[in-house]
Amino acid sequence: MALAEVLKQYSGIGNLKGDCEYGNGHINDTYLLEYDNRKVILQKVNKSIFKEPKRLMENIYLVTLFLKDKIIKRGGDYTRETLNLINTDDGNYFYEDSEGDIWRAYDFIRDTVCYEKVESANEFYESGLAFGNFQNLLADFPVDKLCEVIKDFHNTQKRYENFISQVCEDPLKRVADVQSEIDFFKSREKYTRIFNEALENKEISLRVTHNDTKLNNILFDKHTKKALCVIDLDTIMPGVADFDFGDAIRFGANKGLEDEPDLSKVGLDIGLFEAFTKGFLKSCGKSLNKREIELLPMAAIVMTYECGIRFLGDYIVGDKYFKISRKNHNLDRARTQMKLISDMESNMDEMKKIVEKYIQ
Ligand code: ADP
Ligand code: GN1
Ligand code: MG
Repeated sequence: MALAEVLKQYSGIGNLKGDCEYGNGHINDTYLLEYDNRKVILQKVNKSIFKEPKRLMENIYLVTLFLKDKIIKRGGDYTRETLNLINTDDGNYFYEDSEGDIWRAYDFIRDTVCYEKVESANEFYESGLAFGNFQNLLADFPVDKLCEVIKDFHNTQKRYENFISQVCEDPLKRVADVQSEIDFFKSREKYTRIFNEALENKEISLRVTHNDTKLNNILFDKHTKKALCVIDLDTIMPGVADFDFGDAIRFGANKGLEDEPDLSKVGLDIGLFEAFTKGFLKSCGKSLNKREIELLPMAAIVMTYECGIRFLGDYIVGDKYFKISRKNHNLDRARTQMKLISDMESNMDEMKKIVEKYIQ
């Protein structure tokens, strides 16, 4: 019903041939719409997670216009290298439906692929280049125009406090069965403080960052296999540069999938770590300070830790945040993060050496 109402607002696009659910995002509802001569991505913004969806849309509107301008100036193709919002028939860049949900439409970028796992190290190198380049492109974006879409999004200390409250609350009596997982995270509580302390001591500072640098938030050109476009712009806000690095490693340098139930398939692929580091430092290494560079391997651990407590906490309270498609899905996700953290701890020296090798 809601979808039919929304589609009417975009009738100017043409004759709609079909629509289907699309993608593997954990947060928003995504649909692919096929018109006679055009494909479109339509998304319903998750309003229980994004409390100010209109301000979020303003962020995306401003950022995509800014990127478009930069891409044109450097002779690129803005129709493929950034997302482009499509206006409703009334000329607005989003639609608010009768239930107060916010919808947006983007041109579907054709001839692209989106991976849950890379097929070669070179593709991961490409994604490092792309996320580093994305930070560069936005380095002079007027930061005061951006709203903080989710407060304390990567404040790992706050995430930990929230996790402990979820454990204490234990509404479904699931805690008793996951005590060893809880203990794993509790015994590593030190990780939650590292970046807050670096910020407080002014060793690092906030920049405009993407904040959700999963591999599946990049579109690759199907033919050249080069990273083409960074997508999923919901969480662009002031953040820590290292976290864009760390979150990308968490997801993409995993030998297995984020939700792999067979933990023997999960672990840090140090070759992929190297490929991403090479790309990321090539494109944005010069703009990072010494401490930011030093902290890159730690950011991989901290982002994996943070995601791990988010998954485990969500499992404990009954899977209210991340979409699930099977029983214990969030618990499986938490366990892959634990395996990765242990692997990263054993590989810390190797990760540091790799970062040093690619300092610009
Ligand atoms: P979520 O916030 O739920 O992760 P995304 O914005 O990442 O949603 O979109 C979900 C998926 O839809 C992406 O992983 C990608 O496969 C696909 N997608 C999104 N936007 C486009 C686009 N403009 N062109 C082609 N595919 C897209
Ligand atoms: C969510 O939207 P998506 O699926 O790209 C989440 C990220 C997590 C990620 C874990 C707004 O990302 O923070 O790292 O799941 N996004 C939000 O897979 O919470
Ligand atoms: Mg996504």
